Amino acid sequence: MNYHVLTLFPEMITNGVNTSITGRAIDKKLINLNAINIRDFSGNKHGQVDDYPYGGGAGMLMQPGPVYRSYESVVEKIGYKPRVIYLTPQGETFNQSMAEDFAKEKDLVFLCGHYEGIDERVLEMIVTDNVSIGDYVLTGGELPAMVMIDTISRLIPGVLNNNVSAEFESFNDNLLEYPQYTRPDTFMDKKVPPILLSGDHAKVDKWRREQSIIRTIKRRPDLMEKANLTKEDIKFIEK
Ligand code: 6GU
Repeated sequence: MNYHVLTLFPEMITNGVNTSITGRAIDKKLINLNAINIRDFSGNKHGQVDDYPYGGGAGMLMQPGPVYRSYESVVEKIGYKPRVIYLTPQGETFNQSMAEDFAKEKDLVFLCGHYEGIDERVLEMIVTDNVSIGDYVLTGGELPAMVMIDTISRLIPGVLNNNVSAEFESFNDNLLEYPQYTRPDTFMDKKVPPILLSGDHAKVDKWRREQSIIRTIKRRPDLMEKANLTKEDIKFIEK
């Protein structure tokens, strides 16, 4: 997977993504990060990339030229027109199934806006997907791009140490993950659930499934409509 991030703050992206699991994935060549400074495509000696909005109003807008030229540099490099994700609170809310879809691509371009936004014409010309990460307003698209890169990267084979862990966790079957425990077996008088120390793997699996269901009903009842439940699960819930 090759990520191409069009941004005015490339160091924010590289500093973040070169760290921890995604950093290791870059070292292992499982993902590749190309953070492109839109300012390098300003076309003027001052490096100016923003201007006042026509019709008036608060703040500044990113001009279309630098954004378009930075996008073109990616198309020329890879030789085809990739999906271009514009990070905007006006987009579709990002979720796990969108991540699974994006993970199929060979290249992804992330366009990060700043100031009050980007000239609409260049958005019409290059953007294929408008994506938000939730109903709140951030100062720019860099953090959302990093959220998406992290989420997509951990779906790529080899990025996580244990290949099973991407399957048995929150949002598989649309259920939340069960509670987990490590040593010591007693912490400030609080004991680990004894069943986890029993060595009976079938019982442990059953307990974990039930805990997932209990936790989902309690914390995210909205997920229960979409949950992938077995006959056993339904029997448990009805008890
Ligand atoms: Cl994608 N961008 C900005 N600026 N704010 C956001 C967002 C994106 N998603 C939620 N808030």
